[in-house]
This record gives sequence, structure tokens and C-alpha cells, in this order.
Amino acid sequence: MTALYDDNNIFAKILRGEIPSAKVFENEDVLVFMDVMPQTTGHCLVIPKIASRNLLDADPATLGKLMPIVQTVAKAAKEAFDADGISIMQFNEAAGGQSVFHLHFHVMPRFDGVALKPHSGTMEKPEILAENAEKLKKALAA
Ligand code: DGP
Repeated sequence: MTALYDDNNIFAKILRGEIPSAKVFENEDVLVFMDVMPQTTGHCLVIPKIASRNLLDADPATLGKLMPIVQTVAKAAKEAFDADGISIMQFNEAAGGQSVFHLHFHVMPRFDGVALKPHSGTMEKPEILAENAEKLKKALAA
């Protein structure tokens, strides 16, 4: 049986402004913000504003609005953090590694020879997240 969207998830709360986040970009369909437990410097998340649990229930039209932003943010993140590459990750259901049940794409700057930190590991300091959000905003504006 397919699980339903629960609007008490943490990203729905971020979208409603009920909890803070280090925002990078926003339009009427998409929000980009820093991952609070980054696996790499500059790790951010791209989410649709519309309620979608994950890739499995998302309307293709939602993906159509999201994916160009994933690409733009990936390019900007490579510049902003002088990265050697970018990993895009996306998990579906607990068995697929998902822990927050609102569709999101991870954008992770990668550096030669540097392994990713653990998934959902250590919380980053708010000031570092804010600093990295600013770097990414600047690269997006360039
Ligand atoms: P996953 O659902 O497994 O793709 O991972 C969820 C990601 O969301 C994980 O990298 C940690 C991050 N995360 C969890 N809670 C919060 C939060 O309250 N704020 C932010 N910015 N990120 C969060």
C-alpha cells in the first residue's frame, strides 16, 4: 500500500515558516535551503512547495519545475565551493534511505579524495549554514 503525505514532516514545517532554515533560493514552486546535517561543505536541498512524499507519488509536472533548479543549483554549488564534482541524491521510503517524507533532492559538492560524512549525521552550526547559503546565493546571482 502506498503511504500518504503527512504535512507534519519537517520540510512542510520549513515551507510554512514554522521552523527556521538557511534559505538559498525560492520561487512560487521551489525552495532551496541548506541541509542542517551536511554530508559535505555546501550540501543543500531542493524541494517542491507542493505536497509530494517522494519521487514515487510526485506529479511529473512538479519534477518539470524542480529539475531545472536542481541543475542550476548544482552548477552554482560547484562554483561557490570550488568543488571538483557534484553528487545528486534522492531517496524514496525508509527502505530506500528516506528519513524526511517530503520530496527532496540533495545537491552535494564533492572534492577529490574526500569521502561523504554520514547521512543524517552531525548538526552544523547555524552561522556556518548561513555563510554557505550566502556563498551559494552569490553564485546563483552571478
Ligand atoms: P533523506 O530523507 O534521507 O533524504 O534525508 C533528509 C535530510 O534532511 C538529511 O540530510 C538531514 C536533513 N534534515 C533533517 N531535518 C532537517 C531540518 O530540520 N532542517 C534542515 N535544513 N535539514 C534537515
